[in-house]
Amino acid sequence: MSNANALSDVPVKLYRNPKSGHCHRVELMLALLEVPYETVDLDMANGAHREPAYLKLSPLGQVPAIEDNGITLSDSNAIITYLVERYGDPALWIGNKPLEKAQVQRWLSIAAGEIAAGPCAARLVTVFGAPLDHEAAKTKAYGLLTMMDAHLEDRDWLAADRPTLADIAGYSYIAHAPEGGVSLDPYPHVRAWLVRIEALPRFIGMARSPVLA
Ligand SMILES: N[C@@H](CCC(=O)N[C@@H](CS)C(=O)NCC(=O)O)C(=O)O
Repeated sequence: MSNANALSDVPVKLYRNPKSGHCHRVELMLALLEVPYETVDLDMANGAHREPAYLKLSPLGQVPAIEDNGITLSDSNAIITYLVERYGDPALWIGNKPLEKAQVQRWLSIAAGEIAAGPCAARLVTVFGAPLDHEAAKTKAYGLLTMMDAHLEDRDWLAADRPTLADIAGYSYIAHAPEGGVSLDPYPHVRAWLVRIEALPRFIGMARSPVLA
């Protein structure tokens, strides 16, 4: 008999930066699925993510990465997919109909594409001092938010009639967009969607980060 959904004997180990939305995405999924986990905060300012031992876990030298009962995995969207397949109900979180699964995948691509290049990049400038084009990132963020607000006008969730990986992957950087100088004020449907995610049982947030002067 399959034991695929049994919880680990040992907690999942999450390597993270507590200010990273990519890491929060994984932590939120762990919390919603009630998977026991522990966090390891990497000293990224001093290059801990480029140490040879860490590169074995995350070959691109990025957070997040996880260790779980002998397996290692990097990339936030890959990790949340793994967690749902391993510990959750994939039919709920990913779907089991071709179009629904494809819609979830579409939003995972948007999270890795437009969300990373828009609200995430804008926040990298203001919170971490990254040498990126802030105005270009804000323009991308506002374009994305305009699309999302229209999309959410007549639906509660991004990809299905219930929360899916699409919503989890999208949440963190949209919720924290104001830290990047991107206002959510003009987007009432996006703000209502954020509130719905925050009302999910066992939701955990990410601490607000101070912005650089
Ligand atoms: N595609 C990756 C992107 C993760 C990512 O960009 N992580 C950033 C922190 S938010 C990082 O580790 N940057 C360090 C570097 O690239 O040197 C994912 O989804 O996990």
